[in-house]
Amino acid sequence: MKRKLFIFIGLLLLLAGCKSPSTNQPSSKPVEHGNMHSEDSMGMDHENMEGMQGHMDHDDIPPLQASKGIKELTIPPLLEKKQDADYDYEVVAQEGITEFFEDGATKTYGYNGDLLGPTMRLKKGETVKVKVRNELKEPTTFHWHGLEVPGSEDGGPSKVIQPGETKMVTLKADQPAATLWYHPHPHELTAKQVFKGLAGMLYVTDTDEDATALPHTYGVDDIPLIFQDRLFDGEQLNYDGLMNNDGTIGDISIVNGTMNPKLTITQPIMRFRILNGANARNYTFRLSNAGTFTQIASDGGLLSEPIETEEITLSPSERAEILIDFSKMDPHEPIAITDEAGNALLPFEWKIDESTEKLDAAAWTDNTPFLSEEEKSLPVSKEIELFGMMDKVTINGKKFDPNRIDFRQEKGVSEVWEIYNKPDMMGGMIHPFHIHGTQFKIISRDGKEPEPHERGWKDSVLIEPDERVKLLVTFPEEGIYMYHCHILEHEDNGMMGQVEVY
Ligand SMILES: [Cu+2]
Repeated sequence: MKRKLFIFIGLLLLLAGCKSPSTNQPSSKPVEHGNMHSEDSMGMDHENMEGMQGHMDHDDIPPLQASKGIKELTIPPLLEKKQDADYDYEVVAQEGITEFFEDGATKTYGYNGDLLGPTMRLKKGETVKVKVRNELKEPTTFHWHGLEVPGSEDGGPSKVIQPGETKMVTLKADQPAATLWYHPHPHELTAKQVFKGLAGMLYVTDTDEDATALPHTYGVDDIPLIFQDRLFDGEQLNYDGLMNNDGTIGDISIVNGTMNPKLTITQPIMRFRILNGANARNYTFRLSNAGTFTQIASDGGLLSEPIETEEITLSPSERAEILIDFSKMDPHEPIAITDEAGNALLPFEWKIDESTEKLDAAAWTDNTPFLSEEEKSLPVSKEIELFGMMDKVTINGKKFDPNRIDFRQEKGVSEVWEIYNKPDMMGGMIHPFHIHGTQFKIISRDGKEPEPHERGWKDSVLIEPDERVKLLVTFPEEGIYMYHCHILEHEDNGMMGQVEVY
């Protein structure tokens, strides 16, 4: 129904030949559009309808197969700190072989291994040197998603590391405790490299956070969950043959790279750090018993207060931390984390030691308002319009050009970015919007204050067709940063811009 409405609105817009209405706000600063013009209506006429074959109609996403619960979930190892080297950590992008299927070896990519990467933990305030090395046969970069580091260390598409090359990067974790991640970002190769297995968790930890009685024993009661969907050609991840320009969506679910996983739980209260690591699929997670759980964190740290909920929706690259209290549940009833359709993505097996003392459920309330009155009343100073589908995706009518700076913003100065997802005649689609080098706050969605689960630091935000989202954006460091759609194929197709922070 909603989709039909978008089609109707899309047709109206097309007939009227109108541009998106600009916001009439009192403005102390001129509103920047990053030179919006030229290709604004590109590709959406009848001649180009042919190009839409394979367009990812979000009412028609292939369902995920439920996990058969055969294999214990892989927990990525922790990345060990080097003791006798002039650097702290080493991360190597390499080729590998993964046995997803009994009778076949799948060619994959991994960091320091065959698939995915080890979990890196940085203490809040700590500065580390990381040696990064590319042992692939193609260029790559190492991007620290959500970490507020200078543009020079951020690993965007301009920081290419050629096959065989090594580079040193300096990372300072000068931000609240959070579940971040790292992945490649080479232009036009990101989607393929993530699809084949390059991604890892990156935590910022804080002793204050331990004091809130949150579970924090890695792999025991504090579990990373990287959800991804994959499409196989036989037993191979034949990306070039299977890719879809609107986002490659698969029917096979893997969690931490494990196909048909189950997780044995040993503690009554478990903390899960969930990453949507898919190229394009949006996930809505629920419990199979329709029970509630507690969301405690968004992309960039703890929420203002814990939220009791029955589901969470994450678009690609978004994270959420949740607590599940198994002591409230019936151990004889099978329980799983499911998707929207009720398919079990991660079934649980109970081995809870009844003698374990149950921690008091975490509770805190941040009494300072999430947004100050001053922040809420700031005028919009940057307008961004997301538009298109397949390989005809643009931001403000343009495709990524490494030689073009679209916006400039002063370090440490908060500005309001308004992101508009402009529908097209097909109705448009969700675009997850990500900004490098910052944790921002959502000020409003179509003029309404964000829901409680979005009152926390964010670096990626799901934007519905025809939705207008205002963000409060501050960059603590300098450099050139990317902002882009996190459907990886859209990103590779140029749905990306650059902001220079001075
Ligand atoms: Cu997109």
